[in-house]
Amino acid sequence: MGQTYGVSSIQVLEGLDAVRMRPGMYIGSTGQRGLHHLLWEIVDNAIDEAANGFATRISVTIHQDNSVTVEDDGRGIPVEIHPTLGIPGVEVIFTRLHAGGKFNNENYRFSGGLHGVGASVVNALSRWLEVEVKRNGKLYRQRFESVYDPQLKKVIAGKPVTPLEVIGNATGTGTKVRFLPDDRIFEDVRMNADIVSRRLRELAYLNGGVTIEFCDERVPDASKRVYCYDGGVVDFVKYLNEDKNVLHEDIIYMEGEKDGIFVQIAIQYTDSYTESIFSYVNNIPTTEGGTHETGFKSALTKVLNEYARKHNYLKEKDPNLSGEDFREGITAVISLKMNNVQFEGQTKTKLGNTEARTAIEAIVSEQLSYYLEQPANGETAKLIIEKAIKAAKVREAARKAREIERKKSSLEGAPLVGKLASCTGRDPRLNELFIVEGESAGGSAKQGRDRRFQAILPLRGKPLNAEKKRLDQVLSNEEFATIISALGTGIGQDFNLANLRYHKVIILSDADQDGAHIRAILLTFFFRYMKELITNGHLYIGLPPLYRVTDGKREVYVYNDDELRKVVKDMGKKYTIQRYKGLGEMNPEQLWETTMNPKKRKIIQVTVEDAAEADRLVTILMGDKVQPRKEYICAYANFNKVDVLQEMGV
Ligand code: 28F
Repeated sequence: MGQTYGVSSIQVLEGLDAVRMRPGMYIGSTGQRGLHHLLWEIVDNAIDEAANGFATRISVTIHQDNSVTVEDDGRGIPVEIHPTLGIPGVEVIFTRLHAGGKFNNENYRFSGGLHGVGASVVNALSRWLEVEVKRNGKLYRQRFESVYDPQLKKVIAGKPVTPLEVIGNATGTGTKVRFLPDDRIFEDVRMNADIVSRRLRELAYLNGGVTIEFCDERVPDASKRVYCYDGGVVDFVKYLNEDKNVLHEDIIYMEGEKDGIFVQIAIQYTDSYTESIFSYVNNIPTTEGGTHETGFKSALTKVLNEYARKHNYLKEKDPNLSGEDFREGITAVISLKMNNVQFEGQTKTKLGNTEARTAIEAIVSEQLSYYLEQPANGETAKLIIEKAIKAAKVREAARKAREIERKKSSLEGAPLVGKLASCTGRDPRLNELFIVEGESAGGSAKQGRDRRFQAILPLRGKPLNAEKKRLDQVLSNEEFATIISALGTGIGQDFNLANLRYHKVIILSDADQDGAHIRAILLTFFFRYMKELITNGHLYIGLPPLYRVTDGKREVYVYNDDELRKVVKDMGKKYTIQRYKGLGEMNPEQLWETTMNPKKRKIIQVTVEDAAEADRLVTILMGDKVQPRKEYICAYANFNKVDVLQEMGV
């Protein structure tokens, strides 16, 4: 291994107990995200073995008891005795923090685990963990447990309860890890199959040719899902665009290596008006962008402008087209593999390395101009340039429209935010804006709110579907214009988060189909034209109660069906249930108490965790291809959900 640890640092390194003391330091939280981090850590280690060419098949299984198995057919974790620690490599990996030396040794060219805290943290936060290694024709196994020690009055984290022992012979090589997340650490140890399968699919796209299998044994006749995409990021773009109208069939693919940075990029344009760029570094989504996206955007703009001039799409006197014009309708996946990654930003998902910008600029400049100059690609080049020229015209029109709007509103003095009931407080960090569906609910909200820091913006009917409309049409729609001027940030290229007047923007819509539709349209709008509002954590969804249960003395507000069953059970015999069809059924006092009072309300922060999936869902829901939308709504909407009241025979 090369590293030699002094005695003192061994003490530090063995601090698995420290992991249990402050798990949030290592996995962020002990909620659902933290729970899944355990799985990502082990999967990343298997993916690293594959990304470095030693494994081709990875399988993930969630068992009935909520334990999880990950297996790969790589070289198998080294079983030899560690020169200074005197224990097998396997035991080092699972009992020493940041062991495995993946961070700076030549065995691993790239490591997704860079976000990773090491497999030892998974061990420390599990009830038990078993590892099996096939290597040197033998099958080795070791078991670890986090057990309570009555003498010490504390849990010993991840203690080896067996030595690494040979339990048989083996053909082939590989590593298998099975662990049970510790319910003394995590509120809920049940992994979410949708979250797992989406991430495994994404990893298969980002590591073309690797087969990743997933099976959830908690589901009767659990079907095994297999993800394998030989086309890698090219297949990823195909998947992202499958419900869109593409401008050109062939996908533009570029790959190269510069200064030790390996780059893969796939691009395909559609008739959509917004840009969808998804970037990754060592398989980690960089939702806040960074130097790689900056390099990509500047090279794309430079190369396309040069091409447009050279082929007389642009006259000598014409100004250059803007980056935004060239990115309208683009779907692109950018995947980097590199060492010594610096993550920045609010959620550490922004790439900071400047060498990434120069590497991407060089590769895109060289390979994109080469691609466009190929006669066979002349048609594709033409479509891309012409779409950008049209976009520039519309942008110019929108700018003029905005000018007129500004003059008009400043002349008339009647600001666009006529319907906004603003708050008296002037500190954006404390202020909240409720976007409320329906005039009547809006009225109740205005009366029920705390006007010191809560502003209300009632929406009339269903605002315009933003997906298929151009910027200027979106702007002209009064509903959105009202929201835009209320928030104060501007949109698209003009967006400036520093001008945000409300640090919480809370969408309040009914818990029915229309409410879901309104919510999806608003999410589309914010996702497409104010993405930073989401990535900086300012957008929330308010949860009004679904039921009010009372036995004459007590009254309980219930927010979901599981809760209803529990509340009814301990309500005793005589009780009545009022089911809220919409916000408008609550009086101002009830709306305040149940949905607006920061001390009692429930609001969900909208995070663009899986932007790729969000983009697809919105396209399916809002796009103009009817078939996929019908499939999605039938498959996922719970409109035909068994009515829980009937179920309870109320
Ligand atoms: C189910 C999870 O963890 N797979 C892994 C390997 C292979 C090696 C390794 C891992 C490198 C030098 C520290 C084998 N032979 N799947 C996994 N496969 N770790 S984790 O080495 C450990 C680090 O020491 C490996 C030669 N070099 C590396």
